[in-house]
Amino acid sequence: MHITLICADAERWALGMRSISASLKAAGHHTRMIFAGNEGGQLKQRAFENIRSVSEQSGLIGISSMSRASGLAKTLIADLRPLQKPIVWGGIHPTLFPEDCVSHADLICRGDGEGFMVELAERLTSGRSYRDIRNAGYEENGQLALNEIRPLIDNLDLLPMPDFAFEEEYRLDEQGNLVPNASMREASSILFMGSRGCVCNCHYCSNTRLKDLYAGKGRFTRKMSPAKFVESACVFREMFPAARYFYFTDEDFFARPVAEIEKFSELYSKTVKLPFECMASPQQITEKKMALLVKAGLWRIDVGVESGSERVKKEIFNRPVTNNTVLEAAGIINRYPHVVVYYFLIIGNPYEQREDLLKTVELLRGLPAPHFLRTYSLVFFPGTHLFERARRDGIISGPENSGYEIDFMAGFDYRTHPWKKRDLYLNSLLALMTGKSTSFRLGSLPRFLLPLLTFPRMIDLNDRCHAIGKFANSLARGVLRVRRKGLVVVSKIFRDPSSAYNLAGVIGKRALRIRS
Ligand code: B12
Repeated sequence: MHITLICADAERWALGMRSISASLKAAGHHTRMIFAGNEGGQLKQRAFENIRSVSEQSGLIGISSMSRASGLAKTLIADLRPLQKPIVWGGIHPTLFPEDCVSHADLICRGDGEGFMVELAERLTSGRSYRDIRNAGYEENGQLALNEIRPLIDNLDLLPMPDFAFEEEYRLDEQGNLVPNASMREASSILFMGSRGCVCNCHYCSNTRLKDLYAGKGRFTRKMSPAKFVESACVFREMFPAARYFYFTDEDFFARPVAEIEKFSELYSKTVKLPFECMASPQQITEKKMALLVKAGLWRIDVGVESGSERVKKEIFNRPVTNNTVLEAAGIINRYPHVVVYYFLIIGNPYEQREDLLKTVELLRGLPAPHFLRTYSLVFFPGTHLFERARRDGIISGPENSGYEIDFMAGFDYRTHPWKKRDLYLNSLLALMTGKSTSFRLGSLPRFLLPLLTFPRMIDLNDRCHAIGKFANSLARGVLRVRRKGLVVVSKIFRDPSSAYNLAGVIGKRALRIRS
């Protein structure tokens, strides 16, 4: 059968959709992929016409989206409906918020889509009914009907590699024309993950709710074997010859047991020899794991700190990681000055009070320099525990003002939603700390000014009069815009992924040596 898969997110790595395409191909079907998303979420009329004419040739249309692109997914589905082809919508948005999606498509898919899509294609090919497929959801007499969930894919080693064949794969250009996506082969970094699921239970994250969905359906956190992971990385390296590093997007790379990391390190450093970046929770970072991963090629590590308030971490985020644990992890990482470290923080959180924010400032001041800080603006994703809580507490009324449409990496913009205005001054100071920290500064703020800026009377004054808070906020967003553009330019000029940091005099050149 011929199947068109359309990604509404502005993200062309789309490992989920590509995994589905690979499984469909392995089952003898023919797929075509269209990357329709863009940051604005709007498409030209010509784009719709082109997508329609390509989809017309298929017997089944699949749409993939997260929440941010759910508006575009709905518009695309409405435009494709007159073709009278079965349309199925999958991805994290229909998985966790089926009631928002079910009236739009013929079917929605909750959870993993590989087995579901192969079964759906088979049923359609043989002319059988398909509404009873496991993982499916649909609307019947105006009511939401949700089928049973199939067991989780337990052995990730058995899945085919995500489809990066670039055979029938298109993206939209600025005029709305479909153009081959093969230029992606020139990508400067490769995004890949060797696991699914997460061991943490954070209330702002979708994984905790995915665990509920999959209760009784198998192990939620699954990993490829180190051998298969490294073998896949080798294939990726061949496929993307211009790539300078891997970004392993596993939720928590360090959550693997030492023995697995040992095996990975041994195989990876022998065969792949490309620097890599990964994410880690502080409580998983140990001397041994760090040493092994640095040996394998770790050049950048992203550590989820989220808040300096232990109250907020425990009571609001359900992520009870103490500040001592964070500092211990930071101490371990700091022994490798050539490894770039990013600490991730969530700001714009209406549950945080002055005391909580001040504790975060304290923690940031105590983290060994140099380091980098990335601040994310809190979003209540529909279906998450924190979304339900914010709705119960009257902070939001529902998805419409939950902030799911926000690019939460694009800086802290308090104007997007009234609930983001709380403690504007302190949140904006934290936003200004985004970026590089040295012994003299935290991001754009000189360290010596911090006692003055966080002096109780200063905060009182700024809580009454918002001018400084607003100024700090627009300054922080301006700095972020400039930095984002600068990084794009630097990464185009230099082959070494750490060049941007080297230029700033932060780290050595070891990352590149791994390659030679
Ligand atoms: C890796 C990752 C990224 C990567 C790559 C994302 C990608 N598209 O490949 C990067 C770092 C780029 C990224 C970026 C963002 N991410 Co992200 N990311 C993840 C993470 C950790 C894993 C996703 C993944 O690859 N999973 C493995 C694959 C195999 O699973 P999958 O994508 O879910 O796909 C399966 C099913 O969903 C389903 N499916 C998917 N599509 C379809 C289509 C059809 C037709 C069918 C039938 C089934 C189906 O089948 C797939 C295979 O089994 C998740 C956490 C999570 N648990 O999902 C967050 C997550 C998806 N990200 C999230 C967000 C918010 C973002 C950003 C919007 C952040 C931002 N900038 O503001 C951006 C969006 C990027 C963009 N421009 O569109 C949220 C989404 C929440 C939501 N409700 O929307 C998540 C859930 C994390 C969270 N906070 O809870 N992300």
